[in-house]
Amino acid sequence: MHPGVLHRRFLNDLSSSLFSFVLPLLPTNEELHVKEEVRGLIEKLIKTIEPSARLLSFGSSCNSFGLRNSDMDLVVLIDDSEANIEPSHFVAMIADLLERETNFDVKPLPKARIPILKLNLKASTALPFGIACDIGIENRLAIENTRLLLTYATIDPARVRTLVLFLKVWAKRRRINSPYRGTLSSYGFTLMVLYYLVHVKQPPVLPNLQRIAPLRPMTEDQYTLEGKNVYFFDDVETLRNEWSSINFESVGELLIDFFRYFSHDFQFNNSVLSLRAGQLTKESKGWVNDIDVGGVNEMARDRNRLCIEDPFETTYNVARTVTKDGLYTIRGEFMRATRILTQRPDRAVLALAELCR
Ligand code: 3AT
Ligand code: MG
Repeated sequence: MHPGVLHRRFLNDLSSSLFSFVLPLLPTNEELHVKEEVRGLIEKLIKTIEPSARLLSFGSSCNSFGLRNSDMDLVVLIDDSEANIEPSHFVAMIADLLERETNFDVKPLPKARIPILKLNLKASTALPFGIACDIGIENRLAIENTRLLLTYATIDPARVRTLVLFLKVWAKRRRINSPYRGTLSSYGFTLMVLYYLVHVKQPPVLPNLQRIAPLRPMTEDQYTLEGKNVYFFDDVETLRNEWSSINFESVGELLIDFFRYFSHDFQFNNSVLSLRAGQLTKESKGWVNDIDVGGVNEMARDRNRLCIEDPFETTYNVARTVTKDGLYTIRGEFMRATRILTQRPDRAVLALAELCR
């Protein structure tokens, strides 16, 4: 058979294998239901301390990139501006309360840069793996970046969700998704995929939501939160009617090209990935590696190995956890993935299994 035909057939096979690979890893309705009940229960308890408090989900439980048994990210928002609550104090109070009133395993971290509370709910029949849950205080930007990711997913769910979910599983299985051990958070990988679909792919698969003008003029305080510009075009109905990508590549093709781009083309040494603004230089952001100084600056030097700008908190490098070794490992994994997928094995399903081994 002609090599072109074989290649086409492999790509079709790869795309349908990706869908079937991801499908059984999605959370069940039962899991979503139990998580929502737990959220409601904790919210009710927190309201006994501060009646104006609300408890909201963010992260993968509600950006449509959630996998089965993933952690639950929660945030307490206090609506009463007179309440005057100090986050570390509040974390300690909630911890005491939950220890008294529930049988969750509670671990407050009031002294962390962002004070949080870690909870673990033990395994049961409804929840064979229990629930791990982080509760933060007043982190309103996280709610907005969750909404941004969800809006991107809604534009082209078949391709966007499949790619992100697969990348997350792959990164977990290949052990490059551990910010505490020098690699990258799920949020970071998700931003990489979106950056690729908005700025790298020509024609783009997704529009740049932060650059589409609002339907009606907005005042500065309507799009400012904690001093940050959090504007993005979020009218899903209009997007559905008016945006249609002229890029018709399949998920399989996009995945291979994603790995290829980050194996060979992206300039990790001097570039910053910005979903908001495209490719930027480390120099223009002041995120340069201080090669000459060692000692105390050794840590600082490792801060900017991989640079991913947060969409709203633009002075913040989401990939600051990635060390020199971590980046080396991540890039090695991109190359390995490219190799496996381009050596064109007969069966895509076997290639995916090998990829995530
Ligand atoms: P998992 O399914 O839990 O692996 P996730 O999508 O929930 O993936 P994370 O747990 O990495 O992703 O992050 C949860 C949310 O927390 C995503 C984002 O709203 C916020 N977040 C995480 N890391 C950062 C960061 N470095 N800067 C700003 N916001 C962040
Ligand atoms: Mg999470």
